[in-house]
Amino acid sequence: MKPNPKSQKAHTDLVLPVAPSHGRLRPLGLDEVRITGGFWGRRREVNATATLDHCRDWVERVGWTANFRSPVADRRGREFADSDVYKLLEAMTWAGADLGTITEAIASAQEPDGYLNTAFGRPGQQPRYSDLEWGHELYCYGHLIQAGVAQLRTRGEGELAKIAQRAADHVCETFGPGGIESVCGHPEIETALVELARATGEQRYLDQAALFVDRRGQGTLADGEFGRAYHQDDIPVRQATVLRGHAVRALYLAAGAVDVAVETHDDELLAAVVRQWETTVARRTYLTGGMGSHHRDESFGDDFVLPPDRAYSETCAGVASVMLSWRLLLATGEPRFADLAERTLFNVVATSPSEDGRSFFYANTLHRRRRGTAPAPDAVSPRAESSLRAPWFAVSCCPTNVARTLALLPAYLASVDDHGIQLHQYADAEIAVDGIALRVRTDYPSGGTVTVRIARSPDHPWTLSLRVPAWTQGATAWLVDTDGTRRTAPPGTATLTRVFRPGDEIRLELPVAPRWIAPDPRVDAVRGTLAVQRGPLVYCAESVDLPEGREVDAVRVDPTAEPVDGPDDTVVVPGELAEPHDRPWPFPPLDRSEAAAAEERGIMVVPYNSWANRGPSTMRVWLPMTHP
Ligand code: FUB
Ligand code: ZN
Repeated sequence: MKPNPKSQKAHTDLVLPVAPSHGRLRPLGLDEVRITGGFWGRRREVNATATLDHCRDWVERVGWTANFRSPVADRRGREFADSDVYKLLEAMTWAGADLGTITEAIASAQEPDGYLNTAFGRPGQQPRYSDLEWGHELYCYGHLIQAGVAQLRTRGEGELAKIAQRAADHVCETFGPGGIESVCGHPEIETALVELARATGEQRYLDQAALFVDRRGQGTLADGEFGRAYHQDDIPVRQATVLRGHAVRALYLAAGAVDVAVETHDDELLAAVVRQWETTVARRTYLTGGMGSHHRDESFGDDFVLPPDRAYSETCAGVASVMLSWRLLLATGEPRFADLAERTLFNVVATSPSEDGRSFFYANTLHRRRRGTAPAPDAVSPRAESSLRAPWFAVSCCPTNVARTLALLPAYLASVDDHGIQLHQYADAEIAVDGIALRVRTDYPSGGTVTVRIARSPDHPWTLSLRVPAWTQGATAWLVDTDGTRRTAPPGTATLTRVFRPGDEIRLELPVAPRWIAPDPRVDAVRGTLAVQRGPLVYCAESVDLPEGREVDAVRVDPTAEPVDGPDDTVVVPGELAEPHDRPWPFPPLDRSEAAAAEERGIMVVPYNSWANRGPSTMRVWLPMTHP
């Protein structure tokens, strides 16, 4: 494992969540890029000041940290409860927070051979590795290792990192050649082991990750009620053409496969994941970037099965999708991966937490027909069942996943290569790398102007690359040079190469005017509807913006007129309210003269990520047309 040659610093010296040893682009560390304000700055502030404490209180309160200290009989939570403690520790580590005494408790639960899980292996519990399909032992190690890597990368060493490495050694011993020839029912260990290999230089972790990726799809796990695809154990990774089965599992596995492919120069494996990504995005992804349309098994549906009112779109699947897109972006340099990451960050990851950072959506529906009820602030909600954001869940994977993603978010903003710096996501930020310092100022996504000011620059030419989002298709984006000259910037990447001087300013002007989005006609569930998008933000109608007592299912929109900006990031769409009425069942024959009484009016729509912040409401993203 060699350092990435594109960096002047060794990659092991950087505070990097993902550190490929090579690839088209090199990521920047959290010590090289800072978010200083704006949309993400506010959310990161809430994450640091409220969400981390909130999650810490809850893992204590529901007994998931005590599991590491307690006798078996008292163990609380589902079989994967340990993982949420680890994800929280990862988030706290990236955020520079004090880990307190949790690490000591975890250390005390680790067996001398490195085994660590509070649900298995002790007297009175099921034996170790007796339920690979559902036991989540390797999944939990994965999150432990990611927390340990965060500690290595932020502090150079630490007890959590040691615990993680002991566990990883144990995994290699137990599941390596000659050991248990199987995989975990929930992928996650793969990406974690590759990162640990990158952080420590230990080849055996990478070899073990590669082994896990290759074993997947060989039918080593028992077939269950959801079929082998649920665990991605139906088809080998390099033969699969689309992501299928449980969405979070599929996405974590794909991320791990990219990591393995990059480190082993396995272009065939990388190409297989790119192919799966393409088909999945084209056919199995909600407008929001959300993935997963089955509640029953939290899985992808078949192609074009994207019902808005049954959208599962688990927050963790959004997090995992961003992880995958980021890895593919670094490997290939292609902006389409940053496009999906942006869509998913703004419309799934940012939708999950409430404004105060103390309650969360687990599933992210695109249509709520009944006003939900807010869960009590001290109640645990069943998985994905709460109708509004909930403080905690019996299966509480999402809040801690949001926390760690927001904590490491600056790392997703930019990268470098031999030619210069690439900006992939737009936020108020300061970037300092390889003798270059930039200040990025923007009110994105409210506004579309991104100003990049050069604060420091070497006296040789280099290239500044700016992603021009795919959503600008059909409108005009402009790149304004340091001397004020303007040129159009088609979707993709806009570049400027020169000797920059301190004080130089470059501007990207993105056309964020609201517009209609028409669905793929094969998505039957939304035929005859339109959605509204403004910049990267998907919008929705919410009943709180309608006259008293009206619900969103009365909204019809007029496709012959255009949506326009309203106050405070709202959009007003031309339309009408037509109260739906029950028809006698079985439904009557078509009556061409039938016309529902409708009241014409502008309908206010709001960013989807802000819905349900004003109390219980009905909501929909896809709006039926007056004249389909
Ligand atoms: O199984 C662990 C986590 O719980 C999954 O990633 C989520 O989908 C939820 O089922
Ligand atoms: Zn989740």
